[in-house]
Amino acid sequence: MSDLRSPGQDYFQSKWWKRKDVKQVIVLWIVITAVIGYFSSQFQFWAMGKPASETMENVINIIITFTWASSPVAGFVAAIAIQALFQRGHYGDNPPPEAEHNISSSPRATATFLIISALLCLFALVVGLIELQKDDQALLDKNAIHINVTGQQWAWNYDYPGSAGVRSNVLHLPVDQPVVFHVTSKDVKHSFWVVQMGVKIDANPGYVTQTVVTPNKIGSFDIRCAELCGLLHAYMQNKVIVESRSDYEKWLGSQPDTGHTTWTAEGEIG
Ligand SMILES: [Cu+2]
Repeated sequence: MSDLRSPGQDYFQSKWWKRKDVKQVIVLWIVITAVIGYFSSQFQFWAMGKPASETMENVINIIITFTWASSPVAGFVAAIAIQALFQRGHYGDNPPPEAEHNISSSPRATATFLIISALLCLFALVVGLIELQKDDQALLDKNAIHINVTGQQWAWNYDYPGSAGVRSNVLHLPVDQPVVFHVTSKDVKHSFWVVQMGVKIDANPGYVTQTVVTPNKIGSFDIRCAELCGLLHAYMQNKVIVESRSDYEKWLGSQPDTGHTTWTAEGEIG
């Protein structure tokens, strides 16, 4: 980086891609893009653990795709900023003429920026809509079991339509079986979030919202409230236990009748 602007060097006239600062920006761009892309796309595994449904696998694939599509943009901005920060300013008595510092608008750069941004937005929109469409289809699955979810400050309760009035505060689900959640709230707005299954939906008082997922791993996973709902919001979490079909039936049969009348599968409050 030494004598970039030493007198006599035809710095601003030479081919731009041969300039030392341009080469530095390009190297930084590639390195930073790789670092941002890798760490950002790995982040949700560290934060949320391994996926427990195909929905979550799709969510993660979308995050990874969008992250890699956008990290070159972030990398480019960071590369220019870092290169400019560490660029040695001109020394001595021979600063380049003021005219060469002028910032001028470039129609070509503006057009490139607009086209790339528009394509990135379009890409995100189309891929997102395709994924949403898949979720809507799953709601109509005839094999699905139905669970009624009630949020209240600060707990979740689960009712199992078709059972003998079973209610639990730890959710039980059979593996590889589509399940439709009919979600509501008794008091304020909550949000029902099954973390490793990638489903989250608002729980609104007076309304029933629906979401669907098919758990594909046996194990114990996290359920949290994802809407700030009062003092103990942070403690409004419990577990979902995904088990084999026979274990699920056994558990359901062993539960007492709590006398809770459940809603219909259509999601009307009964
Ligand atoms: Cu809540």
